[in-house]
Amino acid sequence: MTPRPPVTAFLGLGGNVGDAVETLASAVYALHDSDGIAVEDVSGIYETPPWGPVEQAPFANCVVRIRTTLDPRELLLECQTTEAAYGRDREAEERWGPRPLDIDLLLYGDETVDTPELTIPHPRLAERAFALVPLLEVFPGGTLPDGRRLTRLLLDLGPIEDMDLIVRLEEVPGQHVARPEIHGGGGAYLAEEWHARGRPDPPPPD
Ligand code: GSY
Repeated sequence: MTPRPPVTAFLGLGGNVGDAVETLASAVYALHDSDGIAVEDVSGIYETPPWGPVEQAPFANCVVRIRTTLDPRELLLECQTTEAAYGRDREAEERWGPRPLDIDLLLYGDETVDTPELTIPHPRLAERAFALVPLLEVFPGGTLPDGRRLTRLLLDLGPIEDMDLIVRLEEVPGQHVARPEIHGGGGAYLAEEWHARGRPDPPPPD
């Protein structure tokens, strides 16, 4: 079989059961270690209010940019395998309810997919600040296959409240370099501080 040429795709990771920040950071590396997936960039990890009708704990969310030789269906299966490895049980969980790890296939190159098992772009992307904000970090100037700008979608959502950057990974698997520091220093910083205090202080004004 001829291998497929690599495609740039974007995965949204979220979770709100257990130590979700740890889970997301670890899952980024697990994805990078999967056959046919190379993680190129990772957004910050944000604390976000739960989306949907179920009252539950806030989520941690981030988005990764990958290069992949998997086709969309293979990539979906790999995402589902990774979710299960971190304790997601689709049979037992409530719809829109708590979960340790959810991996959404947001974009796959410029392709659209519409099958019973998979829709790309993700069908609720335009409604979700928790996906759009981190997606724009790793896909600045990004557009949907139909040409709509991600920034336009985000602006159409109105003011974004209650979304806080909690951690920025110091290293990104595919880059092997430390990311620039934020908040005046600390690199990977805040995971410990965040756990200890609940939340980081906002960055100082310029
Ligand atoms: O579809 C992803 C799982 N999920 C999330 C999420 O990742 N973040 C937030 N903020 N709310 C969510 N509700 C569900 S379901």
